Amino acid sequence: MKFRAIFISDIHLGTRGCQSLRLLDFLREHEADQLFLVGDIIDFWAMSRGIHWSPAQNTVVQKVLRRARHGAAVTLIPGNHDEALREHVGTSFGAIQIVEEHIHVAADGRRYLVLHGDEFDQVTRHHRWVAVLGDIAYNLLVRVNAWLSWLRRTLRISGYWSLAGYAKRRVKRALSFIYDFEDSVIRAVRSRGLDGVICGHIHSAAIREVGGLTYINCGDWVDSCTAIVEHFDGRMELVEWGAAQPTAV
Ligand SMILES: [Mn+2]
Repeated sequence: MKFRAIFISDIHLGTRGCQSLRLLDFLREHEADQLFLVGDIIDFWAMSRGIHWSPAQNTVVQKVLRRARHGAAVTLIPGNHDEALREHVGTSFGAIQIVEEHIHVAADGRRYLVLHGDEFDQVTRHHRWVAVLGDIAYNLLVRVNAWLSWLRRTLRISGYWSLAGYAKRRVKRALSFIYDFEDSVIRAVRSRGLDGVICGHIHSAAIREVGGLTYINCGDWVDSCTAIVEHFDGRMELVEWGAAQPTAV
């Protein structure tokens, strides 16, 4: 199916948790004039501890480059896991533009601030070690989860259930993890006179009206496998590509 724009974030290429096969499957089914990669696309943090780079992850990179070559406008916004790319803001590699943030004017005229959003995460910003520690624990959880899904498949237990997603939801509630991530994002958008925001970072996809503004989060491709698509009339839709159609791994 063809869309006006596709927004994806938090792919975390270079890690074992990256759901590159599902992402390839999603990309096969979803074409767009504009593709936005909203941060944490390549996980340099995790790669400094050990690289997991599969052929499917290579194919993801090739497919994206191919789209750019064939005329899709591809924009990459660095996140905190690929902050090394922030040095290249304002340049492009291949036909991919690298920008810090972007104002996306939707087909209906609504203006969205597109950015990764880690600057609104008080944990990452002020307590980097907490974020790094949480990152290691999270990656461990994703690996345990891969085992569990394998076990569930082997035992033919249907449905998709994610330990990492479950634990993350619990942890988030308990610590109120990103205290007021959404709030501070929305505040920033309001002060700039925009209609909404499209961000990532917290691995929790959403399209929500907050005080007359639209809060959109792309989610991630480690755990939830979600993306945001813009239809040709400007309507934004959240696509879940993980739970609904499990791809053979
Ligand atoms: Mn991030």
